[in-house]
Amino acid sequence: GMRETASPATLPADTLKADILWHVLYSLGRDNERPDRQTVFRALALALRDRLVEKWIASQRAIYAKSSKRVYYLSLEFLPGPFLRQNLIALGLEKEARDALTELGFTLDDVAGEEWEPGLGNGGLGRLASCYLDSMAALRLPAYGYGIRYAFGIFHQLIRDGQQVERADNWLRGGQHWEFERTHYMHPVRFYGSVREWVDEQGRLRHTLEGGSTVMAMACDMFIPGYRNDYVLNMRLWAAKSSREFEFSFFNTGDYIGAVEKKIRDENISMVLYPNDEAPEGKELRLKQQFFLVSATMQDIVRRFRKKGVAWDQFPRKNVIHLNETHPAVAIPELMRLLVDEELLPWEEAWYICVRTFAYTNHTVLPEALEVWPEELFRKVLPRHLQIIYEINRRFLHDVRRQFPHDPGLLARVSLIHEGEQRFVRMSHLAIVGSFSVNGVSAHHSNIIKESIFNEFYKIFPERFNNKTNGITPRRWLRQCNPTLAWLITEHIGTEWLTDLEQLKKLEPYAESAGFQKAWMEVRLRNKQKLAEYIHAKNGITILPESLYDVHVKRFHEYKRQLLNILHVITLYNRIRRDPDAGIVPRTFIFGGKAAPGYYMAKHIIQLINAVGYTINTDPRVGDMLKVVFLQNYCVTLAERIMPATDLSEQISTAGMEASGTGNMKFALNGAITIGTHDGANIEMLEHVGDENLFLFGLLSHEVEDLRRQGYNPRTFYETDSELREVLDMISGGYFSPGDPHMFRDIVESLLNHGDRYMVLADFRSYAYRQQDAARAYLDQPGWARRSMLNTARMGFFSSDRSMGEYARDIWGVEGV
Ligand code: 26W
Repeated sequence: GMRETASPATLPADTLKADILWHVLYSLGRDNERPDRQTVFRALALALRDRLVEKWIASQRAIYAKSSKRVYYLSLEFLPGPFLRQNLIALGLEKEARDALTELGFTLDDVAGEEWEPGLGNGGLGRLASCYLDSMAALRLPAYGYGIRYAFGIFHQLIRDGQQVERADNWLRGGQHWEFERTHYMHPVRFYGSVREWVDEQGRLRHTLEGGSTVMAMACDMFIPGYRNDYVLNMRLWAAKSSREFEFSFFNTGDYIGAVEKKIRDENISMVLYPNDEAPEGKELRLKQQFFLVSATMQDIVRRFRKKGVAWDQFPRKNVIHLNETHPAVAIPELMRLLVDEELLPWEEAWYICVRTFAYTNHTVLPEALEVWPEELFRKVLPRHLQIIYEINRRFLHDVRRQFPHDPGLLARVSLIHEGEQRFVRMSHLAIVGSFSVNGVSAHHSNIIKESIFNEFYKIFPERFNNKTNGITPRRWLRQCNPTLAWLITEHIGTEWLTDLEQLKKLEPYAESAGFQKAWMEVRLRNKQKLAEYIHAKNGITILPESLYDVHVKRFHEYKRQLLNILHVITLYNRIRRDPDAGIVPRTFIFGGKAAPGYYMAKHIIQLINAVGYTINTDPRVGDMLKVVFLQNYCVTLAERIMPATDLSEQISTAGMEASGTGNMKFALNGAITIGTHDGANIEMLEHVGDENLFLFGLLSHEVEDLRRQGYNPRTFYETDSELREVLDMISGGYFSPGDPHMFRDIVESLLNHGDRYMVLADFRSYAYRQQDAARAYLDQPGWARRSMLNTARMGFFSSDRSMGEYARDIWGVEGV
């Protein structure tokens, strides 16, 4: 065909259509006379993959030729979102694609709608990893993302009778158009077995793992193009494949079915993403997933390093391994094992290499989210690694004892092993001790790390601790998801903001211009109309595009306080019921987010929101004043619809609990105004956008702590605040669940009788006041327009390009290729 003669990069752009048709026929095996929409989508994806792989090969050669220090970003989660538009924008092929699709009888919108996003992450942490890959590519960093290619990503959420129902996310069913499966490229990964100690001819003590079982890791590569810079990185995801033992055991024993069962068991390792954030499941399979990622990745890293033919002591100068949370922290003992057991380096030398190679980012301070593994389980799955952890710990505690001889309790507190009735390996302690850098994800969070949860480590290793405030990619979170606003911006200040977000500052002078305000608000209104159409189609609810869109989308967790929001919604409802002419600003409350399947209270709160929504939306006294919408299956694709259409962004976690938040940044970049607590990156957003342009409220994190110490009594708020009392009485009295009056009792109980751990009641009144400020501000539309524009104009700092630049300079010591 037309393929062999010229490489796609050198073809004139108008051949995209020809390439699509070529793939329809030769790659997908379909009639290219009149291909359907799904087929056209897949063929377009393949045509883009052709272009990406060429640039990727060229980029890899450049990294190799420069002999650059490489960055390995290890993460159990990635949430890349749909690729089509993103890749078109990065490659500069959006217009060509539109034209080609028009000729084929489709629109880009329709075709893009065929894509099913890879949901290989839970939320913030996974999405951050993907924003970072986008920025690493934009900055031409010599970097690689490494993760797991789960066959089933985060579950698909349905709302049935107001309750969350989970459905498996069989994302691979549609066929793999973006990735290359390296079916001939595998690494063995070994679990279980036992350690044999022996002495070799030179009299050295050796450790060899015997027995155990081996699973193969197959590489699947997905491409991450830099924005219009011909540079492409890859995200290498490992899929588990049974080893050849499968066939041998069949021949040897004739136990055919038994052999197949083994194959299925082996391949289970990469079957499913664990859907919990914040509360790890201490499951054997999860530990195996972690080691599976780590072992396969380390083999890749070592293979590339060996090609250089330099001594091991050069390893930290040529490689940096970044741990996204503690989930891949078993990489530390794994590198020690490779260096000590296989390369026969002395322990001290190996350790010197290790602690110059690893860097660790912490993403949470919630005690229940800190990962620990029962020692017995660890020993069973990774016996040699447990021994190595004990040796790391022995030496570490020895040093601590010398440094702090007068604090005997300290050793137990910083030990890598928690000793109690049961022993646990503390993964955060391992990560801190084994890394040269430990960072938090916002200024506030990094301070909390130093002052409280890891304070003793901060005293031992003060130089390791640093902050890297999170960021988001402006390519996806403005240019792609909000093309009309992006265009309005570009018309006024040019395109530089796409790679230098601080350029948005140039919008500030327009904030007072009536003409620009009008254009700005028109774009926003059109975005709101589109979301109204979507809501109508999905939920059958009619909402007013002119109403204030008050949006709370994120994972459901008590600390994120969706409950506080719904208490306020009920408060407004009661005010309308009392006085229909109260002059309340018409509002649409939009909720979205998944609850971990086993998290009872989070699921219950989803149910309450839906019940309240049903009551309010069907109450004729309310009419257009108030609507409550729960959008099911919040994910990257849905976030892209919501961000451009939001007026008010809810970021209302209990102070001290949200490490950073990144949704807060996406909303503000698109011109939403934040109502939020003094928490995470909200605090830095306030510093950038100014306090007239952001509504903060509630307790500060030290006040939360003080109150807790003094003995917090939520009942006093119930007793003294009659509006609040009315709301809680309605919930517990069955107002929103007439068929089952007890339905939501547990929720009120948790607030009144179980200590209200997240201080919902303590913050209720200041939240309600701040909401009133927001409503008043909305009535002044020119004022709102100014606030909205200034939010966008002042979000430059929150670009992930800035974050990645800081990581590259301050932690990794690498530069663009
Ligand atoms: C093992 C179970 C588990 C899984 C994921 C525990 C903890 C996690 C993550 C740490 C949860 C997470 O996504 N944290 C979020 O990370 C974002 C990126 O830094 C921050 O913006 C959020 O504040 C933080 O909650």
